[in-house]
Amino acid sequence: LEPERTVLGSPGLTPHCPHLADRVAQNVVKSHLETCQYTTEELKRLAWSLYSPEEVRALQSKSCEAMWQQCSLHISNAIQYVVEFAKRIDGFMELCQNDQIILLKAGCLEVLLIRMIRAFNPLNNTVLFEGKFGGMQMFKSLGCDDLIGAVFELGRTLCRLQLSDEELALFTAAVLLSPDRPWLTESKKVQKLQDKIYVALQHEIQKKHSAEDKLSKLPLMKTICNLHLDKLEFFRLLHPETAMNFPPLYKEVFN
Ligand code: MHQ
Repeated sequence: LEPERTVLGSPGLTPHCPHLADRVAQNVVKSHLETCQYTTEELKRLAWSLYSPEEVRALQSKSCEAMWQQCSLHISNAIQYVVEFAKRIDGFMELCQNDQIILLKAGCLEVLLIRMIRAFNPLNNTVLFEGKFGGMQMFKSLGCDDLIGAVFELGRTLCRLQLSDEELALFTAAVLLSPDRPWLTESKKVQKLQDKIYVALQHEIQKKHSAEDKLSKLPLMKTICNLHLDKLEFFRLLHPETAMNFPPLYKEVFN
């Protein structure tokens, strides 16, 4: 029986070899940053430029054909970056060409939708489109409100995970290297690549959580320190002689 394959419970492939995980993460994160189309700074800056109601109306009054043309152009442009991302992931180019094409065809839109969170603002439910942010009404003339609604809902849901660029890189790489895509000829090879990425993702998640845990303990520690000082002060008032004979270092630190 195959063990269940989940991110956190992925079968232990070299969990005691952090160097491999770091190397994998480094390569995938670098590949992501080199091919993500917009830097985080650029996106932060752009988040302030919103389409005006008139501009939205202009987009809405476009013909269905023109809007589809426009959108498909942007999507195919974005897909080229995903292809470049895949090519830079160690091991991808060593797969046979048939499998490379199968993985990209099956995964590129999924990766694009995950990448969308970088260009999505969950605060006002807008997405970057041709240099400005706008809501789903922008795409009305496409005549597929259900699809657009689902895309925006996914954006909101994924944004709630607050993924870092590191996690995003590893997540999209794992999606791309899915060994269960139909018609793969060397799915075992793909499986091995995905396993390595899962281990790296696990590491990344642990790093983040332990950092958070440490930080979250700081206020509590501060409270304990202050409480100790209060208690000491009170003790000194009641038993000044005993307090005078406390160890020198203790006195030095707390007096
Ligand atoms: C990328 C950059 C990027 C580029 C294009 C199905 C259909 C005809 C229309 C963005 C869908 C309409 C897309 C352009 C709409 C949901 C599409 C049109 C991340 C993804 C992103 C922002 C695309 C997101 C989805 C958009 C807005 O790096």
